[in-house]
Amino acid sequence: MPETLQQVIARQREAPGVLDRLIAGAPETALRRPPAPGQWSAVAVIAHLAEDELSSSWRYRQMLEHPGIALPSFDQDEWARRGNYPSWDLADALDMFRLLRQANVRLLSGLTDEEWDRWGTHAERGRMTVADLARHMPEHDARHLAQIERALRAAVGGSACAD
Ligand code: NI
Repeated sequence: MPETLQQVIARQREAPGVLDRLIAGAPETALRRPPAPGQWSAVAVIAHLAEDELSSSWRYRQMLEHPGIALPSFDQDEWARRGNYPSWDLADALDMFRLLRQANVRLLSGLTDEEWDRWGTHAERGRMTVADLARHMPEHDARHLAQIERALRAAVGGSACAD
């Protein structure tokens, strides 16, 4: 059975706390170590979560205001390069993700059934409603939380080998 929109909102609300618990106690060096050359460190993934939430913030509001609007795609690697993700302060990245997510949860919590069905045309995914995007975000969170877990495991494993 698909999750209700209330369950989706709850998962979105919980994500910043889940992220905090996942990285709690991890040393800064491990959080900054890419698991392999060219891959994102945990800090870079968290910067991506924050900036991706920026894109979602805009998309929800555009669909609500201008139903049917075109939603251009963006190149996450270009954003990472322009945003210099490895240089981010960890607390800033966590704050940005949490605050933008909070604002979006507040927005989503007040929508009517008709507003959930407003939509835009995503460059790659085609017709996408506000509800579709809201449902997509917890999956996106989960994918990147797993990526952070893998990066930390690799970083810790790496330092164990060096001992
Ligand atoms: Ni992503």
